[in-house]
Amino acid sequence: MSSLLVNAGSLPNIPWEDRPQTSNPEKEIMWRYSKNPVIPRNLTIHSNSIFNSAVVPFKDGFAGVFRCDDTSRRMNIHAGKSKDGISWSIADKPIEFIKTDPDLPDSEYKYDPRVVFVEDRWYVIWCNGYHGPSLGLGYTFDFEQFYQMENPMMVYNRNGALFPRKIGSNYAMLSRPSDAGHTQFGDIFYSESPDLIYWGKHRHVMAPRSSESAWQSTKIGAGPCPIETAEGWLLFYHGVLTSCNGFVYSFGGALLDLEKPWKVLARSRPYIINPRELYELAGDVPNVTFPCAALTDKDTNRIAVYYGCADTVTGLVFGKADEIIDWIKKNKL
Ligand code: BMA
Repeated sequence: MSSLLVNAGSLPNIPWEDRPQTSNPEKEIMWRYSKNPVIPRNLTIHSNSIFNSAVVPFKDGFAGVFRCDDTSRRMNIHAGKSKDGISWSIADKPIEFIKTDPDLPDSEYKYDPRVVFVEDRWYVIWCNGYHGPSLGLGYTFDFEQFYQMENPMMVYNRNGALFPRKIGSNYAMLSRPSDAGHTQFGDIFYSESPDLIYWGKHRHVMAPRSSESAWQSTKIGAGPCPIETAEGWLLFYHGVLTSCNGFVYSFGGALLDLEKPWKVLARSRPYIINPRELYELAGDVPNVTFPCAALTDKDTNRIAVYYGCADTVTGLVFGKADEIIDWIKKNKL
C-alpha cells in the first residue's frame, strides 16, 4: 500500500481494532477502542487521575510521559513503559529532571506533555508552572533520565507541540498564548528556533471559529505533535465551546503546509471526537476529550490517538491516515 505517512516508521504492533460495523465513516471518521479507557485514574499509588498524556514507540514496545494529578491535586508528569501500548506501567514518582543549567528555575507544576523524536532524542514539551502557565522543554534518550532545558515561551502559554523535523534550518513548534486562568480565548501560533533556546519568527496559524463550527468557537490548541503526510502536516487539535454549563472540549483535524506550516490548507468543520461516552462526560472536569499523542504505522496508514477523558482517565481512538485526510478536505471549513 502506498503510504501517505512521510518519514513515519513501520509500527506493526500499533494498538488497533477495526472499525466496528455499526460505525458510519461519513459521520465518524475515527472510532473509539472498545475497551476504553485504557489507562485508569488510579494506576500509580498516589494518582487521582491520569490523562492528557503522550505515548511513543520505544524499542520493541512503547514509552510515554503521563500527566498524573496526585491526591493532593498537584499536577506533574511521570514516565511509563508498555509492551503493547494498552497495558501500562507508570512510575509512582514524577520525573526528576536534570537541569541543563543549574540556574534553571524549578517548575511549580507540570502538565499536558507531548513527546516527539527529533534527530537523535525524544523531546518532551509541557505546560510548565513558572509564575503562571508557561511552556517547558526537555529531552530524554531512554525514558529513564530526563534533562530540562530553558522554557521556550514566557507566561502565559499552553499546548506546546514540537515538529518532528526542522522547517528549513530551524526547529519549529506550535503553541497557544493564554492567560493565567481558564482562558476564554486562544489561537494557535507557530514559532521557530535555531537552537531550541531562542524562539522567534512567530506566525499566526488559526483562530477559533464560531457559528459555522461551534465546537471550536471559544479557543483551540494543538494536540499531538504534527504528523508529516504527503498532503501536509496532519494536526489533531482541540476546540472548546462554552455552553451554559461551562467548557466542552472536542477535537478535530487540520492540514498545514509542509514548508510553511502556519498556512492552513484545510481544517475540519465537524469535530472528529466529542465527549459522548460516560468516561468523557463525567469525571473531575466533565465533557473533555483532549488529544496529546498519536502513533502511526506507515505500512497500513493506521493512526492511534491517545486522549484525556474528562481530566480523569486516558482513552484511545483509531483511524486511517488516508481516510482522515480525505475527510478533512471534504468537510473543510
Ligand atoms: C485546560 C488544561 C487541560 C484540561 C482542560 C480541561 O486548561 O488544564 O489539561 O484538560 O483545561 O479541564
